[in-house]
Amino acid sequence: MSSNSMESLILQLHEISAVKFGNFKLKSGISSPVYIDLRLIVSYPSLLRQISKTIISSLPSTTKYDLVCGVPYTALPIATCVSVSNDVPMLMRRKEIKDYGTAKAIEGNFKKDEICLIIEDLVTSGASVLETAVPLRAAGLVVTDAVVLIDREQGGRENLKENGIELHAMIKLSEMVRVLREKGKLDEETERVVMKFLEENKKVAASNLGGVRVRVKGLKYEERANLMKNETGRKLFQVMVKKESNLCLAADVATAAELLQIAEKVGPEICLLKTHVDILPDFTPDFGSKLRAIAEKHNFLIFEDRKFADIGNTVTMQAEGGIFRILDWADIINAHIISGPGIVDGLKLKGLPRGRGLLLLAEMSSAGNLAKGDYTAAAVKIAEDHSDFVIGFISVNPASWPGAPVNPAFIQATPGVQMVKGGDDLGQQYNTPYSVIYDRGSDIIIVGRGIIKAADPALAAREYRLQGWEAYLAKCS
Ligand code: S5P
Repeated sequence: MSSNSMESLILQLHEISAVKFGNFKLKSGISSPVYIDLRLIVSYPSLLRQISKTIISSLPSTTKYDLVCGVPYTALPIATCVSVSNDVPMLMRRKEIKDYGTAKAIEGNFKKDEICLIIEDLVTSGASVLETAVPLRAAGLVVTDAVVLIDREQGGRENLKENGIELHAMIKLSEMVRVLREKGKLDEETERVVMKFLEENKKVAASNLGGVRVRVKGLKYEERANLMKNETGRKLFQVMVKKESNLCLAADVATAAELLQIAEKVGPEICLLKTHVDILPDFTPDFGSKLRAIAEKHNFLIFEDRKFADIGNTVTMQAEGGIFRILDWADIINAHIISGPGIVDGLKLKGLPRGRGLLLLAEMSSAGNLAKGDYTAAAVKIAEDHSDFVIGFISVNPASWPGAPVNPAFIQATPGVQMVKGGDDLGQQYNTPYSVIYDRGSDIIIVGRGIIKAADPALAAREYRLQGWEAYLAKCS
């Protein structure tokens, strides 16, 4: 792209206030001296035409692609114009899919191994480009390059490179600031403040929700195993390292027989298998020992997702007795903290002597749930007070908790995970493995229907394991 056309684009974007300078509070609470909103470009057809022509010319001539795909939603009109003016077919990625595996994630015609260029309007951490790359790759397409209108220069290029995607930027934010200063649109002080912000935030990755947060280099699981007081928690970290897996299967199948079958098939891929024994109509007292034999064979732990919620005295009996005798076979159990810390004391009474570990529900994945703010903070406090027994949390967004990262001895396990963002009809909300582990700061992805409803659950589990592990490695590096 010529410097004249770049300057002209920058001036027009400034003119329509797609880029603004001042003091903006981002979602995360951090103040930013610059704010970019490219949604408005649809109101300026000639600008949109100019953008879609020049965005392609910012690619090196060696970049090959058969198709283009815009990251929903802001980049969709750009991708459409690129497709039409360059006569390149386009694909569309669905942002919401009800049931991964049955509904199509990618709309449009393509052949396996065709190369798809991703088009994006603004890149910060690169997370949203990755969220589009994952289903494209899962559908058999090759993704090697992405092109973006504006690069905020906050780690996106590096994150994408780690995932095998080269980022090409039409405009870098620092160039934009320089041009606007030269053209007298910015005063010297604003230029200084913005450049300082960019410099200081170079190593900061913004979450794909629009907020900016400081990336903390992740400690390795093996280092964290040494911090863990509870022996089952320590073992879980060790299994994760040994199997290179941070995948927990939510084995919500119809019968005990089916559960044992899927445990056998998926066992090699997982570090943890999560059960809901009370949904199994054919439960028999030997279920636990059968499942433990499979767990031993494939080296994974068992987590009964009983979500205890009663007073200490009652949960003691519920965990030990009844038909299910949960403490006989589950390595890990979990509890709500709605009834106060007594619930942890109650479960610990019988659980700790048997070497079991407890996860506290600090957050939930379902829409409109009440586990947030002070409630989440109370869960952290209770965990700290019982760190011999509590091994961590069921969480959704631990990186955004006040005082995050919380004590790295604790494991964060996150449900509501599928290959693409979305939800079901009953309030479940899904995030991708990458966003859960890398952006949201969790350690374990809990995946149910994404695996058990897949045509080949073992293959799907392998894919989730690889994605989860890659995101963990990226977090540590
Ligand atoms: O907040 C939560 C906590 C849990 S443990 N949201 C959840 O979905 N879960 C569990 O994770 C839920 O009970 C189910 O077993 C699993 C999610 O299953 P999926 O099919 O939606 O992946």
